[in-house]
Amino acid sequence: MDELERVDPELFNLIKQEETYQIESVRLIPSENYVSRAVLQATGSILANKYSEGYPGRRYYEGQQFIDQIETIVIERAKRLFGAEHVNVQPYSGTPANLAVYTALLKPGDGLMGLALPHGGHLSHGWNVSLSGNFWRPIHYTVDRETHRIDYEQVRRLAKSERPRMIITGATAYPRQFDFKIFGEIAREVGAYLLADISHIAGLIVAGVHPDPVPYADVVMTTTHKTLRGPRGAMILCRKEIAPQIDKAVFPGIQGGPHNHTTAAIGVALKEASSPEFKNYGCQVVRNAKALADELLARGFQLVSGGTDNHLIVIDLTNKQVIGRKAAQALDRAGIVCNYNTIPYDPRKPFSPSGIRLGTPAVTSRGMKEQEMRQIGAWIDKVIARIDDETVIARIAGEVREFSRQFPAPGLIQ
Ligand code: DSN
Repeated sequence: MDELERVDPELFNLIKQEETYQIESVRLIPSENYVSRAVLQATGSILANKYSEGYPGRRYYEGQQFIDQIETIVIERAKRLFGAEHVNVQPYSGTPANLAVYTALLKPGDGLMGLALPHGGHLSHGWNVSLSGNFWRPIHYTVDRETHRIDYEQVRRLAKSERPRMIITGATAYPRQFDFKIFGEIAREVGAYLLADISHIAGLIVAGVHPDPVPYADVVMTTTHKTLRGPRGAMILCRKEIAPQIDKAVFPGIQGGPHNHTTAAIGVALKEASSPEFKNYGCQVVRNAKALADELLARGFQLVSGGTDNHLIVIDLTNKQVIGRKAAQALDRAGIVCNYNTIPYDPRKPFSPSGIRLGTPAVTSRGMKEQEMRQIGAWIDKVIARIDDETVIARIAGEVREFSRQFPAPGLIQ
């Protein structure tokens, strides 16, 4: 990045500092990852210079001979990898992609039913502070108070009484698997579309360690930068019959020109995700999450739903008498990066909730395994137990730095 350093040393230095931070910390935010150098190179390529409104073979600008080929390759890779009939690779990210799906298939005021935000759902699934909760009629199902799992009978009852036009399955903080088959049955019983938002778990589905929604959902949406390990972007997968509506909603409905550098980088990530190594990666993500969960349970932590069967863990810190925000801040000072999070039926407010959320996609990309998860669990325990002891936290920060440097992160030069 020598030219960047020469032209803009201020931003160069901040990027370098962030790079060092990414190398020297244990990154447990479940939606983050490390992309490969190949993905970084496509993202930073000259494709950033282009405008190409429209779709391959149907553009509003000339000069698309290479862009059309690139986008077509990426679409075909996504169709093959997920077994989808149609794929749109242009959404800028997950929320615009979800808005495009709603715009394509719903009328204003139609019922939109998703998992409530405090129970692990996403803002764009109809929460009131999002456009999705105002433009369409929000309906929310919750998790069971005891098991913290989706109660499919409650979903069915609610769907029958509220008659949503679309049901969404998917979450940002749900540590268990989704039963897409039951969701599909419920959607059909009430004449609703089923949207599966697999942003968090796309890489696990590709690896075969989470059930696949494609046979059951009308539309599948995923971001491309979480367990799928691509650039910041999104894709919409759907059946052929609704493809024209979906495409029209993305462009010209919601967006202008696609970000071609991102499209190409998504293609690189899809190629990488088609490899046997990626399957091993996905399996290890889940094994690592289970190992971390077991270590935390053994150390007296309470986990939402009692554990995990995917890539993420939500800790309820109530019994440790530490609030989530303070815990996440202290862990960050120790070099362990996570986020504070609500727990189901949280008596506290979202800006200062009772829990923290952890995930293993990024640490697994660095080659860490079960043994390292046990070490990370021990550090988390120590930080929470000595939350006001800056000497202990500084000592752990030194250990974490040294430890992290032993695990090269894809895409970063160490
Ligand atoms: N912000 C993402 C997450 O952290 O789960 C979802 O959009």
